[in-house]
Order: sequence, then structure tokens, then C-alpha cells
Amino acid sequence: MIKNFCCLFFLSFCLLSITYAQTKAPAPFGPVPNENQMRWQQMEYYAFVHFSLNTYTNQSWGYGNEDVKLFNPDKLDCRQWARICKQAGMKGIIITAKHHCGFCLWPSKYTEYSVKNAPWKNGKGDVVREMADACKEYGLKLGIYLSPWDRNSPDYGKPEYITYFRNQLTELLTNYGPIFEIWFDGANGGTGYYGGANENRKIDRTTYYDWSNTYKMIRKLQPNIVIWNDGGDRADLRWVGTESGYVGETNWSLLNATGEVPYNMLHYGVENGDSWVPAEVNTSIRPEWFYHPGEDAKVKTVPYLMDTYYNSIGRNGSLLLNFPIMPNGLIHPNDEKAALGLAKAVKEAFAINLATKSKAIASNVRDNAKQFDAANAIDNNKETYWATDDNVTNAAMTIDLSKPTTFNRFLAQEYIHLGQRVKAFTVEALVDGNWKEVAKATTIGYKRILRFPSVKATQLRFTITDSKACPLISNIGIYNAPKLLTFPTIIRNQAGEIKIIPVDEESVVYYTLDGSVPTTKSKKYTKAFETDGKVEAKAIAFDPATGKASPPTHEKFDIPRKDWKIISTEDKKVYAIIDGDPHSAWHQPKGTKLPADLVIDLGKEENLIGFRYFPDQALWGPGIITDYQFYVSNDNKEWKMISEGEFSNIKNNPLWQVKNFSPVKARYIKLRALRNINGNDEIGYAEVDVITN
Ligand code: FUL
Repeated sequence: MIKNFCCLFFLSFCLLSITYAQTKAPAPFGPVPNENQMRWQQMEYYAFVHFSLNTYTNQSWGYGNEDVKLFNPDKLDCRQWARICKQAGMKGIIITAKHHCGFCLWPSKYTEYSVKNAPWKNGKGDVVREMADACKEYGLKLGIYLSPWDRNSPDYGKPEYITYFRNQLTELLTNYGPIFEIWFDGANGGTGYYGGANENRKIDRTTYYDWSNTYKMIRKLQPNIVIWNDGGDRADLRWVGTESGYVGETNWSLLNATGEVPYNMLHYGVENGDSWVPAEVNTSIRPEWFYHPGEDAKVKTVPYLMDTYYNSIGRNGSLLLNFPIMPNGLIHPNDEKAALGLAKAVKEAFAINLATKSKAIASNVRDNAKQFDAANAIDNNKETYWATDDNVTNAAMTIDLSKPTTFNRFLAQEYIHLGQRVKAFTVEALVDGNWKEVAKATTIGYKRILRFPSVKATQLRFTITDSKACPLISNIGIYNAPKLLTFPTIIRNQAGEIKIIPVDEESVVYYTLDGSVPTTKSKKYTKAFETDGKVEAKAIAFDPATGKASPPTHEKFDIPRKDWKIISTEDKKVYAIIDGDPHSAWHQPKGTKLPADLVIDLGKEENLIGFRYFPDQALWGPGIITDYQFYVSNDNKEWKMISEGEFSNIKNNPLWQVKNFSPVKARYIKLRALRNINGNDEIGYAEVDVITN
């Protein structure tokens, strides 16, 4: 009897404690990630590789008529790509199996426009297979980019193309093992070769691909996949509205399941959205996505990439960093160096979490239970978390560092399995007995990292000032990252004056004008100075305190523009176009109908070999030219067209557009805008320049 009683007592105790533990656990709040999204989120950092016929034609977007015979890399080695990505700390690689030109890197059964008709490996090669094998060898996950737009296919725009597209998807999702992510580019429809039709084919992005059925098929073939799509139908992940490498400081992993998604929603998410659609920040390690030899010196520097890291992974996004593959089939050594440099900088910045050995105390702990104590946020286990009582949405955690400690980074992670909650928080440091606010921010999400000037303090206070529901914090990090000097900006105005602008007021700037790398023995920059003729300027920022220097900035300026006159308008503000300042822009007057001309008198005859156009940098800025013609004249009467075409991908990546042509002597130039990104008549320019021989 006594024995039975004991058993009963023990059983009820167990039952009670389970119920107790269960009632205490917070309920999910709002949309939550599914398992695939969670697995993907934890990858944080992975690569894109852009490789196609464009690699051989120096183009950004192929038209669809490029010769397959051009594809003949002599050193192609996907193992080199995988090795670099692995060493760079990346967790996977997404390969452009088919870009807009329609050329397939795998021997698709459904088209002749593929590696099977290329000279590479006598048509027996399969780049996707080699990529899949290399990923497996290096323990990386494989992802596929399959462009929904196909400028080669004769069927593009017709219902038949959807069958073709799905057949190709089936090949890729069946024959190459597990695929972690599929990427459907949003550039859809427009001019193209289309099997010889050479026409403009428009499609309705929202209906043409019948995404919901395509998604069903994908999920059946690859149940663990995440789908990226900015093409009209909500998928698992979202674009952030720019390809420049940053998401909004406020970043909700939510969108609405239906309705349009304007820039603001892509960039910041939707606070009260009804679906979990987290942000992926995609950007290239160079300005463009495909390889262009002219960009070998334009590979992003480590401080720049580190900024990208903080502005993506540090803002509740993932980072998808692109390597353009060279025509020989390899990643360029400059790109490798930059990616490994970033990995080293990240490792150094987050080497020691000063919070780990400290003591954490919270102003409120859910039911005062150990299970939800503040210590869970510094225990190195992301499955445990600090939680407050249900009605508490304002709470602080104080971390005692026990002695004066220097730090300049704060990292926080929410336990997002149960939803994203935090709306606002502050970070304070206890310096000489006084609390000093060092940072203030909005959302946290999966991971948030804040940067602030170094502070020496004995305690840190993390206060959640607003939250949608009781906050759940799974991880806190406090770090002292070494200083990375950012390179200065160099601009030259119309008068030929060079201005060098450092990011950091304390650093000293040294420069050269002969193409050599500046050192502390080079000229020290004190104020703007005049230059004449063509100039190659390089500058570094130097920190006298540490003796460290930034990587050099490199700018090449063509002929001076002192005597240039813009003669197609009376509006004096038009000179913003040649003032060297990338932030100032001029727009054609209201009421202008396309085509719109911009005519410049260069003052004297010049030997021209190209021109450059820099669009308005306002996001998705108005009047960005997509289709142009370029004319020259010697008398402003008789004009000769010497270049025409498109500025591919200018909407998503509004960079300098460079167009070269055969040498020609001329005094007058005319840039004719034929079409803009929005299909209306607005036309704007931030800068226009010429390239001379
Ligand atoms: C863009 C494309 O048009 C670019 O060419 C590139 O593939 C990039 C990743 O997406 O929208």
C-alpha cells in the first residue's frame, strides 16, 4: 500500500512538473519559420557563381543568339570554386544553371542551346554535375539559379514554354542530389532572339508561370528546398530590393501572402505581415555579376565587404555573395583574396564573446523559472533562451563583465522558432559608475549585430523597450572587433578639381596621381586640388594610432570637362550631370516625350572610344535609361549613330554603364534615351562621361 502510494505520488509529481513546464513555455506569436526556412537561416552565408555565355562576350545579359561554340573554358575547376567558398566560411553555392540568354550549363534534353553543343569536353561536359560533385566533396550545399526568362527559346511567352521550363526544372531537381535553394530571377520578358523572331515579348509576371503549380512540383521533387522568387508569387525567401548588399536596419522576416511587394516591403519586411518570408541579401564581390576583365581592379575591399556583412547577416538577413567565373573557368585570384580576407576579418571580429564568462541578470524572468533565465542567452546554446512573463514587453538584461572591459560590437538573437517579436532596444555601458547609451536599434530577428565606438565598461545593459509579445532571446554576444579602416572616396568636378573624402575624420589621407599604391611617404591630402588631363588617382586612409592603412581607392578620370557645354537645354542645373558628384542628378523636363536627347559640346574634337552613363542613385530612381542610342557629330548638324543597345540589369544594379565603340573623332556627342525601366517618359542622369583614346 505504502509502495503504491509512493508510486502514485511520484507519478503525479512528474505529471505536474511536465504540465507546469508546458504551461510556462511561451506560445508562438504571429507567423513562424518552417523547418526548411530555419535550416536555411542558420546557413547565414553562401555563394553565387555566375558563369554562362556572357562570360565570353563581356555582357551582363545575353540576347539569346550568342554562339554556343564560345563556351570553352580550358581550366574549368568547380573544385577550386568549392575550396574557396569553404575556406571563406560559406555553407553552399548557387550556380547559374541557365541565365536569361537561355544557355544551359547542363546537357538538357529539351534544348540544343547547352554545353552539349559546346567545344568544352567535346560536348560531353556538365558543369552542374561537376559543381554538385565538388560541393559534396567540400561539404557544401548546392543551389540552382534557373532564369524563368529565356531569350533563346522560340516558345518564350507562349504556354509551351511553361512545359519546357518545368521539364528543365525537373532535370535539375532530379539528377543532382539535394538542392537547398532554387532561385527564380525577377527579370522577365523583354526583347530577345527567341529562336530568330528578334522581338519584344511581354508576359504577365503574376500569371504566366503559374507559380503555385510550379512550386508544388518543386516541393515534391525536393521537399527540403527553399524557393526564392521576386517574380510575383510569394515564396520562402524574399529579395531586399537592391543588389548593393544591404537590407533595412529595421528588418521584419514577414510579408503578406498576397498583394504587390513594393521596395519598402522588400527592404524592411512588413511588421504585421501574415507570412514568414525572410530576407536574402544578394550582391556581387565585384560591381557586376558576370566576369568583365575591366573589373579586376574593382573587386570589393575587405572593409567594404565587412560593411556588407554587418548590413546583411548583422541585420537579420542571409548573405549570398557572388563570384563571377573567368572565361578559363576559375575564380580570379583577386576575388579569392577578398573573400578569404573577409573570412579572416569576421573571425577576428567575433573571436571572443566577452559575454560568455560573465553573469547575466534580467529585470523579469518568466515565472522566475531557471528554464527561462537570462543565463540562457549566454550559455552558447541557441535552443535555450531568456523569456519574460507574457505581459512583459519591456525588460532589461544586465551583463556583468566583472572588470573594465573594452568592446564595440553587440550581437543579439531571438528564438525565432516562436516568431519575431522585438521592435526596439537599447544598449548601454556602465562607465565609471554611470550608464551611457552606446547603441539603439529596432528589430533583432534571427541575428542583429550593432557597431559602436569602443567603450570601456564594467557592465552592459540590454533593454528591450518595445516588443510585439514577451521577448525570447537565445543568444547575446559582446565583442571587441579590431578597427578596419575604410578607404576614402575620390571625385573630380567639372573644373578638374579633385576632392578626397575619408569616411573617418581621424584618419590621415595619402594619395598618388601616377597609378602607384600610396604609402605614408606619398602626398598628404589636405584640401581639394586642381588637375588637368587624364588622371589615375589612388588614396589610402591611415590611422596614426595603430599604424594601419585602408586598402587603396582607385579612380581613373578621363579628359577634363572644363570646356564642356550641355547644349540641349537652357536649364543650368543640367551641369549636375558632369559635376563628378554621383549623388546629384538632373532630369529631363516634365512633358518630355521619348526619345529624349542629351547633347554635349566637348569644346574641341576628341578621340572617342566609348561613353559612360551613371543613373540617378535614388532607389529605383525615376528615369533610369534601359535602351539608348549614342551619336557623334562635328558640327552639331550631321549626326552619326555609333552605338546602340541596352543597359542590362540597370534597375537592380544601377552602376556605371560603360559602352565602348570603334575610335571616332568628334566634338559633339548625343545620348538618346529610347526607353526607361518603368516604361514611361521620364529620363534622368547622375553622370555622363566619355572615354577617349
Ligand atoms: C538579376 C539578374 O538580371 C542579374 O543578371 C543577376 O543574375 C542577378 C543575380 O539577378 O536580377
